[in-house]
Amino acid sequence: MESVALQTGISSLNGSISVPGDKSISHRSVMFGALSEGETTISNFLPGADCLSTISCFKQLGVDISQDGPTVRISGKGFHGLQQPDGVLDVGNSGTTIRLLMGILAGQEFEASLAGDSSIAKRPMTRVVHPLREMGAEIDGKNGGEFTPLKIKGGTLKPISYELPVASAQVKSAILLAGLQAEGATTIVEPARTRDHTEKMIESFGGKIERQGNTITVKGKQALRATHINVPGDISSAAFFMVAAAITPDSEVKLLNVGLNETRTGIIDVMKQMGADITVDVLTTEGEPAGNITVRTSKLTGTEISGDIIPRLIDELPIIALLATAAEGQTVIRDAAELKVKETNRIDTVVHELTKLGANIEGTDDGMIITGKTKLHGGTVSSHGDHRIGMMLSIAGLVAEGEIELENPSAIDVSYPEFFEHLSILTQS
Ligand code: SPQ
Repeated sequence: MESVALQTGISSLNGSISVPGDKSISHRSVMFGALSEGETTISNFLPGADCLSTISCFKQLGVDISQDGPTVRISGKGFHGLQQPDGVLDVGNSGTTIRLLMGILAGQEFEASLAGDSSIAKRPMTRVVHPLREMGAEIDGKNGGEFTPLKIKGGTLKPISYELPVASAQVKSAILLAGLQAEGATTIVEPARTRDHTEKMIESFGGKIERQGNTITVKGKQALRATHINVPGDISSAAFFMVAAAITPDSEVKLLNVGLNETRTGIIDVMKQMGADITVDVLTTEGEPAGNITVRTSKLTGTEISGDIIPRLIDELPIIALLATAAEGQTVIRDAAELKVKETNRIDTVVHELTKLGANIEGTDDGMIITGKTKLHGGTVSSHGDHRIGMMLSIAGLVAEGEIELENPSAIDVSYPEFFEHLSILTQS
């Protein structure tokens, strides 16, 4: 199996980098560009494997898209211009692609098949299948539609009022995308606030959407207009270097133009709560807010992370677990059972891999308990094919003594193809 020797025992991290474009926003900008009328341009698009899967699915649906690194041009087809794909739509490793695409396909007159890699095959699809069936889509798949491969035959949709059983932006977004094609108003109630990039994107493309507390309402049959989307840097990617700077001696790292949407900034709140030396300079508050984040070596203490903050940092919990190994005392993570249905079971993979490096960490039914501070040591670890586990372990290496071999590092290409290059910039300056 492919593996790489990680940099370990680093004496300091310094410098500034621009992390790549936000993955969630990049996916949505392609989808809304395809569904609107006219030519949409995207700058700072994330050319990671997941977002490239979204582009290739829309090409298969007959949309003309040109992509050159972070620059994308889309000739929008409107809601009625998509074509039946020739073969199976391959979503690769991307949960966002498959779940949001199902919301779009639910309103299309043709039949399409969807599948992805072995990780996608284990991820639950019932959460989107149920509400979309309720709206009128015909969906079939493995175990009655619980898992991929899936077949979907869309058509005329009716609006629904739906209380989300789990706090999931993907489920919310799939229903909103179907709701935009239904006759009348669709209402969704979230148990806790999740990332609202779809809502913001609807507004950027000239549509209307309302929110009152945790209730969101969208009217169907709105025409969307092409626009220009400038994607801010991904805070979920910046998180790895934010934690790296906090736990490595003599460090100061500045992350430029990072998205600061408050539905995504739970990591900043938790790092501050743990005592991290972190400064945020806001650059823009229009649409998707963005700014520069500076983090310096910090003296950290353990904390409790639970409740409504969880959806605001769900993808950062693996790197927060590493942060907690460098904090004095106990860190308890609760209410995060959703971690079990990500690219891997992220409770099991984080606990298993960090234990190999000497961390004092225990998995629970809905989170983890980490007791610090521990000095990490060498070993052979694996990403398990999960980009966020691969990056977390690479950052663990910086503060570990001894040699570390990381198996399957290429999983990182899903969301951060330049990760090792950026890490070298910071370790060499
Ligand atoms: O796209 P995918 O594979 O689901 O990606 C992940 C990630 O770690 O990059 C989750 F594994 O992010 C999800 C996130 O956890 C992206 C996302 C979105 O763009 O709407 C929402 C979250 O998932 P969910 O299931 O809570 O809606």
